[in-house]
Amino acid sequence: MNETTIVHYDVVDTIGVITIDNPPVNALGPGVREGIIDALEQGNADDGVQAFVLIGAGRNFIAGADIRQFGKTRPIGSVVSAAALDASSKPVVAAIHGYALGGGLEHALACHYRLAAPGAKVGLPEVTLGIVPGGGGTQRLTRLIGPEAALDMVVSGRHMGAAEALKLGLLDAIVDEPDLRGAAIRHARSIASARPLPRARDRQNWNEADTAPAVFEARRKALTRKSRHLKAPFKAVDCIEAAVRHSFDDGLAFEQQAFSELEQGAEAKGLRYAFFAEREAAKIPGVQASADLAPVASAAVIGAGTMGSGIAIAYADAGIPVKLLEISPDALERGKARVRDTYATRVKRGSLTQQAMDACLDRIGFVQRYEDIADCDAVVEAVFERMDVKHDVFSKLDAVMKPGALLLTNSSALDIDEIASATRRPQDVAGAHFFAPANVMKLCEVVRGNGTAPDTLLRTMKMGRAMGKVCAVAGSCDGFVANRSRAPMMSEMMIMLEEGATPQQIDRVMTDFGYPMGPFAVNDLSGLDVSYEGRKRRAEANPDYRKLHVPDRLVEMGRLGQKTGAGWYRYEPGDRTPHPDAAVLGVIGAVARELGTAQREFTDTEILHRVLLASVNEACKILEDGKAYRASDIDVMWLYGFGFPRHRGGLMFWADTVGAKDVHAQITEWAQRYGSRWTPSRLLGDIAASGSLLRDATGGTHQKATP
Ligand code: T1G
Repeated sequence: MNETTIVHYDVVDTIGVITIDNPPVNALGPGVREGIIDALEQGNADDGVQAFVLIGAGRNFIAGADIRQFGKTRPIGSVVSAAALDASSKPVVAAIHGYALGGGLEHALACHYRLAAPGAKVGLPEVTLGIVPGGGGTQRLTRLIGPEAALDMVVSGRHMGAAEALKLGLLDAIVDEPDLRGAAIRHARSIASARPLPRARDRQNWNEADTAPAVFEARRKALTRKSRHLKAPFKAVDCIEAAVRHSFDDGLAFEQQAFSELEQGAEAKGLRYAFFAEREAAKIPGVQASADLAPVASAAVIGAGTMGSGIAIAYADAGIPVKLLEISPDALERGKARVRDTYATRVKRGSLTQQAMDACLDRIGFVQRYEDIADCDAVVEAVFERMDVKHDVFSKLDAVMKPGALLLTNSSALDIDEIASATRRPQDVAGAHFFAPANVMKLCEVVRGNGTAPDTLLRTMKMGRAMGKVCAVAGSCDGFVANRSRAPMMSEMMIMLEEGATPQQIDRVMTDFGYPMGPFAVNDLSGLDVSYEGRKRRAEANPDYRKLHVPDRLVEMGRLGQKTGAGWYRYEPGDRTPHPDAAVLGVIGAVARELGTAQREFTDTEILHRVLLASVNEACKILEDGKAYRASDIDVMWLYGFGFPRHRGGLMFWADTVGAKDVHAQITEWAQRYGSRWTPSRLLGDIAASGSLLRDATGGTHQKATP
């Protein structure tokens, strides 16, 4: 028996069973590929062994290469161990449960047979990490299931369920019995003498029409719309085209070259960072997440407005029964209609079946009494953003909710401790700040008050994950972390208009940077009036508050955005296409003249840096204040809350590529030119010389998420 800590090999009734045991996900870390090769050599030299089974211990088959090893001197690649499977003189049966992803699926593809449990999921998600498969996946998969299906799978990077994989011919059978290992051993014995060995590399599952150049050109054209900033998806198309144009070995060489070109590129580094940053955000420094955190199996939402209805839908979509409480009968009816319309639209668009809609609607109850929600595990308040209203709601919740229930507020800025003071259980109170539309946006900002217990934060984040959200913790301050860090970007871009920049120029710079939509076009979508009242309140409260004259003027003119047919742009009836509007340039010119501000040209780089560095500076102040655990948490919020281009890693990751020293110098120069709003943060000053912006709240450099 060949026992290593991460690859076990034992012979069961003439079948060599190779078990990968590399927690937590059986990544192909150092020693795993070598262990597989050793086991194959041992079994192929053993006359007592007729065939092999390759299986994973724990919850997964193999989750792919160890992403932490990228960019470092790695041991042998998947291409070598996959080749060893291919070349085995005795058949190898892959027995897949949980996930077989990336190099994991590549190993399965190099086996001669593939069985899977019903709930197994397979995929080649490498493009989501800015690379292409590097273990022969594009070549074997294309030969096995054909170029069209392979293009769909590899270019999207999506996970595929076992049933679909079976239908495509990627799997040989689904084993619907508890003992997958035993079934695989029996199968291995049944095919042990079958020859020739069926190898994916020997297949050619396509006809002339499937491989026409137009097939690949059409895929490239489709990519230019939403992936024009990326390289990996286009390289994936090239690799699959190489599979139908060249021999297996030449196609393999092509894939290896593509992988090497991408692995060290900025896109791969940014996407790797984002992958780990998202997982780090789920952790609370110094707090070990206990496995037995009480789950949220039932929920309530207070307030049937847009946000409340969206949150209720998010719960129902996640399979969590939810009661939507609304005191006003009219508002409750509007809430019901909003929920029904949202689901009906999804069914109409084909993104939801009628049956699934009915199941979700069955999970949403509509109530008007607090007593009706007393036994829920969690309640999210989504009422009017005023402290007296919050106090009224939380005192009622405190009176009726069962002990240990999560008492959560969807407030976007109000002080959590002040809200918690209306209860006798501040330890159970936290913010669960969803982003509109709550049933669509993935970010949930979990806000900790001074009295919030760590378990409350962990349970709220676990609840958020169960709702399909990506969660990150924020400290309680005005705007918390996401909106507080983004506010300077919004004000700086409005101020640049006074100096001569135009909305369309700034939008173009930001979409060229990778945003799906420019910030002014987004503002037209959300409505210019949304932030107008807040600006007026701040101006009345703070005489030094820097007014934003241009947006104020447009709101006062009734130009609220798409909903009024004009805002920053002009819109034709029934058409959301933004058209530059001379009237807006007229307002900008008038404001500039009133302010006596000289108009000038802007370079794209100055626009990009003025817009983003204003927020980088604020993010450093947030870290200084201890309102975020890590810089990478702020990045996660920007990725999932504001559509920051994922291949750039996040706001702070991007700033780190600019360099803390240059960032600090530029902000210092703008502080001299524009005044106190650009005063550099102390933390930025401290690290300007040699440090990295990717720090955690303790001031340490936050290594885990950096690739
Ligand atoms: N490498 C290293 N660590 C990984 C990892 C990986 N591939 N996958 C997960 N982890 C860590 C993760 O950081 C976390 O760590 C813990 O495992 C649990 O992860 C040659 C080159 C498999 C669907 O892209 O999609 O193969 O925070 O919270 O929710 O062509 O993990 O506990 O310290 O996500 O159950 C291709 C990436 C690699 C799969 C499970 N493979 N992983 O989800 O757990 S490239 C992937 C996932 C490649 C080949 C190429 C998910 C999951 P910590 P988790 P989960």
